[in-house]
Amino acid sequence: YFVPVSFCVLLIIAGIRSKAQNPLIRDQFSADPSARVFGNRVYLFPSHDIMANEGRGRIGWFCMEDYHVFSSENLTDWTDHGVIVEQNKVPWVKPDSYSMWAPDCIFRNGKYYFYFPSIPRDTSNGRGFTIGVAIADKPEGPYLPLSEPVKNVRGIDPNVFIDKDGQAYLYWSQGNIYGARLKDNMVELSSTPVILQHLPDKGLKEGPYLFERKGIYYMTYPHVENKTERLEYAIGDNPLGPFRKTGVIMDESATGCWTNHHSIICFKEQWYLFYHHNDYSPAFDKARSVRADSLFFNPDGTIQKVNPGFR
Ligand code: FUB
Repeated sequence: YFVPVSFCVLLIIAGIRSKAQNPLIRDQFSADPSARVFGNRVYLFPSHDIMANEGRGRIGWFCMEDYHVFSSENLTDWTDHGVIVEQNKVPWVKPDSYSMWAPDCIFRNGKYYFYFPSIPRDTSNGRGFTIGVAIADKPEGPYLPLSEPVKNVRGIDPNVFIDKDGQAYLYWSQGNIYGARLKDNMVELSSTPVILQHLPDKGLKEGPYLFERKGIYYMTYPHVENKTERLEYAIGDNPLGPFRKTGVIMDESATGCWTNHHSIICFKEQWYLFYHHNDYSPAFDKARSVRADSLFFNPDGTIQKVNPGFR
């Protein structure tokens, strides 16, 4: 009697859990995946790598001019909803700078807020990247970019987290990882940016992604000490830390790229790590492809290492 019942339960669980088919996007390069669950679908907001050439970007370097959004209900069949933001349609972005780097998106009060870094036209506050926002009523857009970037932010790789008490936080990187509270309007800071404490002292840390599970705040980030980024994490009791360096999620060299950049979601009761790999461009690591693999936690809350290709 018990054997068939448990077998049925197993079949039901197996049926509910989705399995990713990697790489996820097969008709274009995609990188820096920010995955979000909106309703019963996963929405994927990646960077869109294209090849630089004479007159388009910097040859041999990252080259991105726009963002697409994709969605799926099973992590296998993906719908491309098309371009949502283009560099030359954002008032504050320097035209033809081809620097629409890693974005993020979040839902709040009936709106979808899409955060993206780029090079500003106005360099009066110094050179380098800053971060802007585009807002939509639906996850697939249309997104309306704001005319100015977020004040007091300099850097790349925006990540947004909304805590259980409703407080929103913006994280970004500029060598170190910075964080600040956001106002309810989601487009202005309500606190002075701080460098997150007790992450590794040495080496570049970028691509922050914060999530909470069972009361533990996980700050996850690619970190490079030598040549290649390793995906690491630190845990803490508060969204702005302090954190404790805790472990490695993915080893360096696992993606064939010097970068790694990721997001972590729970979808239909299974946790997933989204990251990028050199699947379609083994000889040039700035033409990347997005993947997803299952992610598992130990009973003490630590994260098991992910080996690309294992699901
Ligand atoms: O995609 C351009 C940059 O490479 C991102 O902003 C970094 O996180 C790294 O993936």
